[in-house]
Amino acid sequence: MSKLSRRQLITTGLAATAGASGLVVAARLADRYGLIPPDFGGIYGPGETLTYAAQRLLTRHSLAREFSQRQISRDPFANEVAPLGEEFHRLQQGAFSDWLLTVDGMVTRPASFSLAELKSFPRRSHITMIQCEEGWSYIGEWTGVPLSHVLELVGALPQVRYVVYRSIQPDWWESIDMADALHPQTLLAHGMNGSELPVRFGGPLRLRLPRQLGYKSVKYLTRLTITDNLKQFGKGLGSASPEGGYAWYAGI
Ligand SMILES: Nc1nc2c(c(=O)[nH]1)N[C@H]1C(S)=C(S)[C@@H](COP(=O)(O)O)O[C@H]1N2
Ligand SMILES: [Mo]
Repeated sequence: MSKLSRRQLITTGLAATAGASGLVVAARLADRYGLIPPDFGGIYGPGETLTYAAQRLLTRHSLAREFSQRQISRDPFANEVAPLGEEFHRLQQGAFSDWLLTVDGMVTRPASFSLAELKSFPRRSHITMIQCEEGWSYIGEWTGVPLSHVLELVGALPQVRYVVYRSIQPDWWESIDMADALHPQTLLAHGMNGSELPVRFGGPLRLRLPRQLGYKSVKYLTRLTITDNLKQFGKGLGSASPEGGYAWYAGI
């Protein structure tokens, strides 16, 4: 799809959703506010762009719905995961005391944090719903460090635009924009329903991002890379999901 038609599409969407008066104004807004997702190409590209642009304009700061303690699902469904591998089992035998979350990229103080360190940081909890693209969902309480806190600790540079996050499972990597990375409900979660995060639910550490579908809440988190450009990661579409036919932006 050419740059021009992409712009026209965004423009139409913006005019419709935000009531912008002129096409030129809307196109300029789209560029300025980074309303073009990394998977804008291909057959679904125009749809992805409209969804993302509209959500970013209208719901940038809104919170995912939080539930009460008694609404927590009694029997939450842990999605099946591929075998976790030798390295994982070695770390598990040591009660994950050697588990590290490495933070690198466009930061002034790259660092690796142990679980103990992450647990010593300020924590917040939320009771939210996790929704799989396959149709099931459950409500749980997640506890963890706000991602924004860690970004502040490492000194993310002002021009950064995305956080790329990876799992000990190499096929699972995702990225989010700074609106979601700095969002107060975006957690590096180490606890669930009042206990340690169980391995089946991504323990010892998963990302918990209640404003997007479940597949963006990557389990067994090992690395964050802060960047201003997603082109150099994988096939350049922003994450593993668009490589497999799913949307990069899975806002709900
Ligand atoms: N590393 C890793 N993260 C993952 C997955 C996975 O298989 N491996 N599955 C994803 C999908 S598709 C969903 S819906 C949620 C499921 O989370 P749950 O196990 O808490 O139900 O985790 C996501 N994170
Ligand atoms: Mo899923």
